[in-house]
Amino acid sequence: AADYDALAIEKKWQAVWRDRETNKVDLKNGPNPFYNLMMFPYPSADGLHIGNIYAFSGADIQGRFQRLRGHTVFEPIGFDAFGINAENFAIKSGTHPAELIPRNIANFSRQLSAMGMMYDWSRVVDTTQPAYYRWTQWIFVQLFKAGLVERRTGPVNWCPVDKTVLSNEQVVDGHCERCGARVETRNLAQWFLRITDYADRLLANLDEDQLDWAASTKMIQKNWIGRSDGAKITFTVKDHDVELRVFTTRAETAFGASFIALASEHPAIDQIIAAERIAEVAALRDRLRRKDVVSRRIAGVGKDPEGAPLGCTATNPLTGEELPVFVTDYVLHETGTGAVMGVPAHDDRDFRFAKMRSLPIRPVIQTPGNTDAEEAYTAVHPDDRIINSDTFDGLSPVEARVKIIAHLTTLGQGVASTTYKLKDWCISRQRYWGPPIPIIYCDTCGPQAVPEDDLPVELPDLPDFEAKNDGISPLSGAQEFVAATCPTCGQPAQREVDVSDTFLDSAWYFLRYPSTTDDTAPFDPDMTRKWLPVDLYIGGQEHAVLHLMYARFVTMALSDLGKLPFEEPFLRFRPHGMIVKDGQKMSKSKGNVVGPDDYLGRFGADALRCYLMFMGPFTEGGDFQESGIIGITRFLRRLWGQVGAAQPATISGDDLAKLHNTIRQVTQDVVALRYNTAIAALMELSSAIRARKRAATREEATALVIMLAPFAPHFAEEAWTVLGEQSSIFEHACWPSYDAAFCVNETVNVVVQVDGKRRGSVQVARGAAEDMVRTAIRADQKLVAIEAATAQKVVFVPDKIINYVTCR
Ligand code: ANZ
Ligand code: ZN
Repeated sequence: AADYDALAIEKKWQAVWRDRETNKVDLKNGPNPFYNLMMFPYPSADGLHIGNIYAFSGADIQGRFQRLRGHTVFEPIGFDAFGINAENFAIKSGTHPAELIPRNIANFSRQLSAMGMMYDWSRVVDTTQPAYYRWTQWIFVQLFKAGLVERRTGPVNWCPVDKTVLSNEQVVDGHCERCGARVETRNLAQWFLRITDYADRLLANLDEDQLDWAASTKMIQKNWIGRSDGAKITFTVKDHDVELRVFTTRAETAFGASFIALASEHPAIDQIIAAERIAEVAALRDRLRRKDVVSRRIAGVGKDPEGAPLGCTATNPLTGEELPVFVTDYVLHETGTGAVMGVPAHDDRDFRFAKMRSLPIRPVIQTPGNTDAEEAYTAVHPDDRIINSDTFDGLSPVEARVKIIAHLTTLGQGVASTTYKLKDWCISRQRYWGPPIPIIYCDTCGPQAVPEDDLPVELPDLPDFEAKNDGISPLSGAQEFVAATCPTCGQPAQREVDVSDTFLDSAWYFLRYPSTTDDTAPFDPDMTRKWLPVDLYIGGQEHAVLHLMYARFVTMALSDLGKLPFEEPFLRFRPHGMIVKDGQKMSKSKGNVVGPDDYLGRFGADALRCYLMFMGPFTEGGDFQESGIIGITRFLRRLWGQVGAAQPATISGDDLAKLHNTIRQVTQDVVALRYNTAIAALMELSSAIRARKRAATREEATALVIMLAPFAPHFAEEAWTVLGEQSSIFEHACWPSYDAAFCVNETVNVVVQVDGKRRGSVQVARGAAEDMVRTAIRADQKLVAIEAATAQKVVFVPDKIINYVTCR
């Protein structure tokens, strides 16, 4: 065979795949479906960087592998092309997003094709196309009709210079990421999706075996949902007809309460405040309003809490005691009830606040040996006992909690209650580049959903699209757009001028892929039943909460509305690792962001793919160093030679065992996304063939080529024809199977050492575990004494060394 010419081979095969539509699968009739999904990219840059390429390559390898294993693999791609990121990129480049984004998409597509991805390019989803966002709006309308959408005033980050709302991610250290101005909190009327109605189910499904997700991702979701079981306790304000309801997870400490703390937005403040306190409290509330949402959330962490008294008291229902009421910075309006009972002896922030204000600090939990009055006792000890709490003294805190809640319930002053950290999802954006929220405001009928037949509400072409006026969307300037007729009463009305959050676009795109050609429904029932839920989803861990939570919520809600036959969209999820460049995080500010084009031009897609996967475990990432690609190229060249020289000889003995062991290892590794060790096993087999100085047999060469095919698809296609097979390998080849009976045939010698000195060796099956090796040592007359003596520790390197350490 000719020399290995990566660039020529890759060009040839990409053309063949395109012309023969190799990657287009028969969605209707294809047997054994496997939906291989990867998180679609934001085209908010002019090209992909190597981190994106890494993620897509790893996902593509799984897709190609599953195809070789006999699945009909659906591997679609799309573009999450609406949103603030894309819009800001357009603003920065001085080009209208409607012109810029398609250009970016074209370049992303070119790069992905050049990487040899197995995408079905006939089913691309672009969230900015009316044919797509018509259905994004349709989903909103379904949720609206089901009562899962609510208009509410909510706190948002507000940049006073840019005059726009910012996401939490756009606030850096309390300042606007774009202009550096101090960010404030503003309350705006917005549309919220009631994801909190689903908090319990979103949580419960995580625990069940039905979701094969990375444990780390489940944990992040769990914490984000943040369920706390506790109680609401009512404190009545003296001389006012006002009840303050506090939320606590520590009802057992209620006898230790010495003040009540309210969030600065608490609605009761104006009713109960004493006249002489108004000025001070107003100043504090104003100061807090000037802070961004993120800093508010961490108030009192590491620094002293701030607060102001309201000049009134509220009665503790258990003791009859009058407790002073304060506004403080560390009580959050959106959490619990926005009111807290301060228990200084057992809560850090309450303790510091009480110290500053000279409020009583009365312990109600006694723990053995704790005499420290200089900080709150917050730990939990099994011997903790309740004190200073009347008839509850002597109980354990957990017993007391239950009994105190029961007692308060009989008094009508409390109730068991569960709260969540999860917040309803605010989807309103006062920006341009998104799908208009399909609502019409009528003076008579109130907000009305746009009738389904009138969808999509198309985003008008606005040359002057940048957000300007105080929190008012750019679309408000498009008079023709704003003017509408009320769908209910026919009177003149106005359209909603906010667009929806990009996360709504991405909350359902995977449902659309199998049905992109359907313009009568968002997702065809038959296609959906056949292809969904997704078999494997690969993406960034940074999406563990927002995107992955929203997609689960939308799926669950649609399932409840009878639109989907399942409630969880992704059966298996794995986050990919991150890659660094020469040991450093890649970032625009460091100027070390690399794209794929240069490497593609010099080494080709196959070498780049293999190198990226060889750097480290796919779920952990690795360090990208150019020198590494060269080593991979050398391996591919050597393998090319071995395939060309393959002989139709039969294979037996250790060669057979080695082959079957390799097949076993590669298969298991690829299933588990351990691509680096899979490649290492292929390299090892190739080296073993070279070392024995006999040409590869056809059987070995064929197996090597098929197993390499997911990693280096172009190489494999060409090598497959060199072997005289019918192209394409992805249509005709079958992943090799291994026979466990052959595998055990292969043996290795494990060296036995004592304190690093060689004492002999034992022959065991390759891959034998430590206890099997030690059994072999015990069975060896010369070595059995080593096993009998007590070693401090045993160091075991599989297939190589076992070392008994006897000295310290
Ligand atoms: C009395 C108490 C005594 C509390 C004690 C803690 C320790 P987790 O478990 O994280 O959910 N809390 C309630 N609502 C709040 C709000 N809106 N802003 C700030 N803090 C709030 O936290 C629950 C605890 O956080 C609650 O229990 C309450 O303080 C506080 F020794 O009540 B605790
Ligand atoms: Zn009306």
